[in-house]
Amino acid sequence: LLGPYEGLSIIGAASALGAPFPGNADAPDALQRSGLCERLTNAGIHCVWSETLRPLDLPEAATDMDARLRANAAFAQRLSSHLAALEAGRFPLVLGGDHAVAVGTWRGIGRRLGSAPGLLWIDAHLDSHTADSTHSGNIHGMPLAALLGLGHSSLTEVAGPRFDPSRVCIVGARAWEPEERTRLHQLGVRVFDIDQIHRRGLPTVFCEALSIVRGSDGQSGFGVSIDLDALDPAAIPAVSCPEPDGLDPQALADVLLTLRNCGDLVGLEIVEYRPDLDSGGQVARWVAELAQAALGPGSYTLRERERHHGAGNYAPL
Ligand code: Z70
Ligand code: MN
Ligand code: MN
Ligand code: MN
Repeated sequence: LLGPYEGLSIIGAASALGAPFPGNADAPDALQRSGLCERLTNAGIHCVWSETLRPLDLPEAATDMDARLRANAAFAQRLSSHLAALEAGRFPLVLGGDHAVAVGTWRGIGRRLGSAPGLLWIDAHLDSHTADSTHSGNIHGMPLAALLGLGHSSLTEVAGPRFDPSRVCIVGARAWEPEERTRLHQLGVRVFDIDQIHRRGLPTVFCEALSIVRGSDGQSGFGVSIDLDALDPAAIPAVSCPEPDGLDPQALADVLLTLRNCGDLVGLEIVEYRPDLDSGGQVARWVAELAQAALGPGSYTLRERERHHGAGNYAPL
């Protein structure tokens, strides 16, 4: 199930069950209305909108942690099953929703592959709380810990493999609580924070991060999860938890171009968009820019199989 893939399948994950505001739930529909799929198709990317999953039960007592954990886990479980069943030959682009949907995205992609891929987590935050360490109580602060097997059993038991901390890294971090930073340090997850990016430059850091998540064999695949709050809120204000001093969106798009040459990229996720804060549609356009930078046109990842085999000039790694 490594590339090249025959085309792109977009999966909307319309949940805001993990976030402090409801706006993330409308993101997939707003992105679809903004013409994302048409735009990618015009850019030469074979693209279909596969499905948009919506939470079945919106818990009224959103104050009860157990109820919220269960609701988020139930949604992630459905998303995991959808991804596990995705047709071979289709490359998944998951559009959140808040970042708690990532538990379903990546466990499901792991099921599809038969093992956990590496994972590049681009985020202002670490998302590595557990239900016991969280300060805010928001589940979107927990998905990375859950993927690594830590936290409340409802989240850690979402179907799919556990992720390997030595093949996970975070890029763009600048806001965290001490418990999650300590947890990641103990696990050995590499964190490239914004100070390091300012010092060394994003291209250098991105290249090092890729070498970690891709591993040494180039055969087990890697995924990329983009939390839009990694970007500078001056350019990308339409997110749930903006943090000052973020990445320049064009600079991120520029390094994402590297992904076009990766035959072992197994999925892309873009989360935390808030259409209610994006009346001009400028952030929606950036979502399309980022997807297009990563996936084509002319990418190895989405190259048509026949053209690839006919040309014979490309090999995964
Ligand atoms: C904070 C918390 C967070 C995403 C914000 C923020 C977490 N550490 N995660 N946006 N995706 O609430 O736990
Ligand atoms: Mn996040
Ligand atoms: Mn974040
Ligand atoms: Mn706090």
